[in-house]
Amino acid sequence: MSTTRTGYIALVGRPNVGKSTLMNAMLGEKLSIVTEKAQTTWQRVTGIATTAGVQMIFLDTPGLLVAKDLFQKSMLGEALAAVREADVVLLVMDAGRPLDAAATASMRDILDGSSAPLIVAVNKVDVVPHSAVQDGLRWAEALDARAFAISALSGTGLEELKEALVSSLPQAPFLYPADEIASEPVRFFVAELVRETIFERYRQEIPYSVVCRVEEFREEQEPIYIAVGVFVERESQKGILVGKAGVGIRELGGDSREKIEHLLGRSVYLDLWVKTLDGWRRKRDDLTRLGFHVPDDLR
Ligand SMILES: Nc1nc2c(ncn2[C@@H]2O[C@H](COP(=O)(O)OP(=O)(O)OP(=O)(O)O)[C@@H](O)[C@H]2O)c(=O)[nH]1
Ligand SMILES: [Mg+2]
Repeated sequence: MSTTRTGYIALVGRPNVGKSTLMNAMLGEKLSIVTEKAQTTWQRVTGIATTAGVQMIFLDTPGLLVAKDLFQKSMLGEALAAVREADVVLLVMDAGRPLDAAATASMRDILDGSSAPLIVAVNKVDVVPHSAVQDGLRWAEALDARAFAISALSGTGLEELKEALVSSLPQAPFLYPADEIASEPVRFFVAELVRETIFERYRQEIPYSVVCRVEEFREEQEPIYIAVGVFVERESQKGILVGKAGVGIRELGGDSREKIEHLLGRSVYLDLWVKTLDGWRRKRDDLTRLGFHVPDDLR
């Protein structure tokens, strides 16, 4: 039997509860994008943390929601697939936003898709009253789960949580080289950083209507040349993104470039190409072309 412990830990929970923040904290690196808006994560992001004898492979997932369009179905599908594949399911909840009976029932339903051990992280204890944290812990116990009060932001409780995760992992050889932290290509993270910046700079429907894809990546030149396709759902949204005299797109480009340079550790020339991809959220072909997995049906 292997002397190392290795396994997949699916981070699941409602939108905005802090799943991505928690994964980044566990990795000690910013891998997944994080914003204050719900539905920031759109696809699974794999984050690998290897320490002496242990490889934790985190699967950050989109928040669990009731899917209202084809794109949300794809998001939900990603989360459900991660639950099915996980060796440990780490359910994250926001201690300040308890789940009502109906939401708890649908959560149980989702968790039924896995026989893996369940651990609950009651998050945001840095800002939530003690009594609400206690309610969260009791809620988790009713799910027959081990529960931990944590703050992904400040780091409270993360060591205890990590110990519990490690002891739940199967004894198995490492699946990734010890120095690897991500499995998605760098292009994915570049596009994500542009999307994160859009989430920060725009309100209402724009963040949810814009999808980004790296179209060109020429790293043999200095600065690196990167072209990112920024696809809006409707022609009218182009003007909002580009802004008066192109100020909007210039500022978006500037902020995104800084983040990308930080990620790559090199200077970057960033070209943003805004294009309309009419109603992409509802079109299977477009979603597939953009790299999303659209399930034929959900359970
Ligand atoms: N105060 C506080 N805020 C937190 C904590 N963890 C996360 N947040 C904040 O909560 C917001 C959402 O965090 P995310 O990590 O993006 O949440 P998520 O669950 O990945 O959200 P989706 O990807 O939309 O499903 C951000 O503004 C975070 O800074 C925490 O422990 N304490
Ligand atoms: Mg997220």
